[in-house]
Amino acid sequence: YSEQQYLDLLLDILKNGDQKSDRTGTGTLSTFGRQLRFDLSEGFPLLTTKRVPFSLIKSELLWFIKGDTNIRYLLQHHNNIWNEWAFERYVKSSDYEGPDMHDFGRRSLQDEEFRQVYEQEMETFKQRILTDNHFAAQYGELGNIYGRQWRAWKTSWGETIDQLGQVIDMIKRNPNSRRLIVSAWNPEDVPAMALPPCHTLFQFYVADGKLSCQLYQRSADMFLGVPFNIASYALLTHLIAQECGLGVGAFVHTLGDAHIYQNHVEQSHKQLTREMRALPSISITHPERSIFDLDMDDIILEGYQPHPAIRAPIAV
Ligand code: DHF
Ligand code: TMP
Repeated sequence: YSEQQYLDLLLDILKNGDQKSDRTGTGTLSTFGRQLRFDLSEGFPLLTTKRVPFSLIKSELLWFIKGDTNIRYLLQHHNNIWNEWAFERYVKSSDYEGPDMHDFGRRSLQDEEFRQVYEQEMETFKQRILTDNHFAAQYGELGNIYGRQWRAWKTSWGETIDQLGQVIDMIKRNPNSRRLIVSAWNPEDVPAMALPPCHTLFQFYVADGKLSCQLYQRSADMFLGVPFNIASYALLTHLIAQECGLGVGAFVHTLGDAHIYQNHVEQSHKQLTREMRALPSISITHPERSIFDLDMDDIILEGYQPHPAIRAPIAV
């Protein structure tokens, strides 16, 4: 059963993970090279042992599929999951003249007074991204992250490659191909990204009329990021299967550095005390519509009755 594998890995890392410090200064328990496998015909793999906000997963995926890398679209959909990484670029720039924001992620957890100043600055930043076109073009951009690499990978000869468009064409024309790959890891662009891609490369596979997908994720925040990543790639597999007239097979999730942040340990233990519930399902309301024209309302989640959400701070 799919969700059990996630819970087993969470417990294994809590028990056996190596203590490892990390870029964000938070500290983690970590393990390397693990794999989860979800049979998508069993149900849609959105965790039921805590509420995972599906609408945020949906708007983030549609944003990737559009090739967008600017947080303005996310903010228009009340999705705040990428704000910190755009904000960080802004406060480090010479245009920023407000209060000192160095290390805002960690400081806002330790210093209540600072947290209020930070939240005020973040609010002002969000409003400017939404209302000021020039500002949004400059500081809403996360650099050449997922959307750009999926839809418009820049070549050395000055053209662009639509990897996602091409892979969909290949699945339709040559489903037996072993080259059905999309890579977000573009070494030349990595230094200019707000965050180098965590979900770095995925491959499709067709057999028995069903589409499967495997993701290689180099770095996996088990408590916050991974539940989103599982659902996001499961949804992408559903959408592409629909587009190609195929059923859904498996989502195989291969993890490099799989870690639990020290300030997620208590929350993870809490989640592990809960009983799993039946998985929800997904339905696509305009099956004839191209994957590149889908809107939020075209994708509906049904039968999701999870345990309550569990809050945890994100490491910036
Ligand atoms: N950095 C780190 N340290 N971990 C991540 O998982 C991560 N993910 C990113 C960008 N940077 C990251 C993009 N994806 C949340 C989930 C996924 C995500 C970013 C943030 C998150 O905070 N989820 C909360 C709910 C947030 C909300 O409701 O607005 C959760 O409880 O699932
Ligand atoms: P890193 O670049 O130092 O590996 O930090 C990235 C952190 O973000 C790491 O904890 C993994 C996490 N992450 C996910 O787990 N899933 C995601 O989709 C993203 C964007 C990040």
